[in-house]
Amino acid sequence: MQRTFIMLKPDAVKNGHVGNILARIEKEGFKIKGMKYLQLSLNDAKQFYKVHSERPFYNDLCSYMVSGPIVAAALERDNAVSHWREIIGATDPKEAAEGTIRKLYAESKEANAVHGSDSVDNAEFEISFFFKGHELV
Ligand code: IDP
Ligand code: MG
Repeated sequence: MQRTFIMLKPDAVKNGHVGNILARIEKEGFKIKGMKYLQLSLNDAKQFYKVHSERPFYNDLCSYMVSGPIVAAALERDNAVSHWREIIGATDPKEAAEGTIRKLYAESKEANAVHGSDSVDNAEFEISFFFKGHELV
C-alpha cells in the first residue's frame, strides 16, 4: 500500500465537480486517509509550489491557488502515486487522455482541476505539509 497527496483545485470546487471527483476516487479503489476543505494562504501556496518558483507561471499559479477554497486529501491504494497521475491525465487538459479527470473537469493548463504528487517521497512531504499525524486515519 502507498499514499499520495491530492488537491481539488479552486476551479474544480467553483465549478461543482467535488462530488464527481470524490466518486471517482472511491471507484478507483482509493481509501481516504485524511481530507480537508480549506482556503490556502498565499504564503502556504508559495511554500507548497516552491519547486516551481523559477518558472514563469509561478506567481499566477500561487494567486490562482488562493482564489477560492480547495479540498486537500491523502489517499491510499496500491501504486497510489502513479495510479492517480494516470487517471488525472496530462497537466494541460487539451493534451489529457479521454476519460481522465483533467479532460473531464479542468478549465485550462493552470486551472486544471486537480493536483497529484509526482513521487512517493514528495507524497509523504506534501501529506505532512497539510496534515498532522492525528488528522490521518
Ligand atoms: P502537474 O500538476 O501535472 O504535476 P507541474 O508541472 O508540476 O504539473 O505544474 C504544477 C501546476 O502549475 C500545474 O498543475 C498547473 O496548475 C500549473 N502549470 C504548469 N505549467 C503551467 C503553464 O505552462 N502555464 C500555467 N500554469 C502551469
Ligand atoms: Mg507536479
